[in-house]
Amino acid sequence: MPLQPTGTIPLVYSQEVSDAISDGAPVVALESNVITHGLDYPDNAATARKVEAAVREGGSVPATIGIDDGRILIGFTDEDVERFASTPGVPKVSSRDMSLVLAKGGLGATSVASSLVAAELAGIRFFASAGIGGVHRGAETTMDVSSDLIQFTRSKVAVVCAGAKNILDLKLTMEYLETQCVPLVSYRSDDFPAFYCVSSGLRSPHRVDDAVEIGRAIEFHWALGGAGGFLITTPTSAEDAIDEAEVEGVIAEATAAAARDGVHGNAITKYLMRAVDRATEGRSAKANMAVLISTARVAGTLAAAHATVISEAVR
Ligand code: PSU
Ligand code: MN
Repeated sequence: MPLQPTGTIPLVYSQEVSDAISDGAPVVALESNVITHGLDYPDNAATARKVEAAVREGGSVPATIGIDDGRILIGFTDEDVERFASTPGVPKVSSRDMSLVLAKGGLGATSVASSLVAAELAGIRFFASAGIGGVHRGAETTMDVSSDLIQFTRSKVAVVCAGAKNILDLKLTMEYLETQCVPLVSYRSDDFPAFYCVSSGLRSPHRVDDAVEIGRAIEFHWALGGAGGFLITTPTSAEDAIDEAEVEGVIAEATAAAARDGVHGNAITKYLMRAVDRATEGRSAKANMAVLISTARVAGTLAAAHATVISEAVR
C-alpha cells in the first residue's frame, strides 16, 4: 500500500472523467455503496453498467466513486465495477468513515454522503442515486438521521434522486431538508417520490418541468451563497413502480423486528431493504434496477442542461 503524502487527497480519475472535467463537459458522480450493498452479484454489476450507460444517454459522463487502497477513485473502469460488485464484505463508507478507510487501505463503498465529499473535491457538480438516506422512522427516540442529509448542507453538488424509500419517515425527511435550507424541486411531477413508488403521498415544495430552468436555479442558489447541495427528484415510471400499500405492512414489521433484534447504526438501512426484497420476491429487485437507471438518465439530462447554463454565462 503506497504511503500517502501528508495534506494531499489522493484522487485517481478515469481518463474519460479527467477529459470531461478539463473540457467543462457535464459529469454525474455515482455512489458505489449501491453496487456492494444494494443488489446481489451479478445483478449489481450489470445494473452499475446500465446506470453508467443511462448517464451517457442523458448527455453526460458518469463518474462512479469508490475507495481503493488509500485512494479515491473518480470514475470506475469496467474492471473496477467487477471488483466492487464481486468482492464480498466491502465496507460501507459514509462521510465519518472516509478518513479511516483511506488510512487503513482496501476497498470502500461510498454512500451518498461520502460520494458527495469526493465529487466536490473532484470538481463535479452533479450526483445521482435513486434513493437517498433520510430521517428514519422512530428517529425521535433513536436519533437515526442519515448523514446524507447533513452532507447536503455541506457539499456544493446538485443531487438527483427518486426521493427515498418508504423504510424512512419521508415527512420528517422533508421537514429536515426545509429546516436546513436545502432546495428541493420535483422535475416534471408534483410529489416527492418514494424510490420504487411513484409518489410518497407528500407534495413537493416546487415543481419545474424545464431542465434549463433547474440549471439556472442551481446557479442562483450558489450565487446567493448557498453552501450546500440542491435536491432534484424524479419519479420512477408507473410500469416499473411498486404499490405503496403492498410494502407498508412489511416495512412496519421489519422496523419492529429490527428494534427487537437490536439492529441499529449503519446496518439498519440494508436490513430493512432486504426485508422488503424478500417480501416482494424479486419484484423489488427489478423495480430497484429500473429506478436506478431512470434516475441516472434524468441526471445525465439535467447535468447537460446545467452545463449549457454555465457556458452561456461565461460567454
Ligand atoms: N437507500 C436506498 N438504497 C441504498 C441506500 C439508501 O434505497 O443503497 C444507501 C446509500 O448508500 C445511502 C445510504 O447513502 O444507504 C444511507 O445509509 P444510512 O441510512 O446508514 O445513512
Ligand atoms: Mn443511520
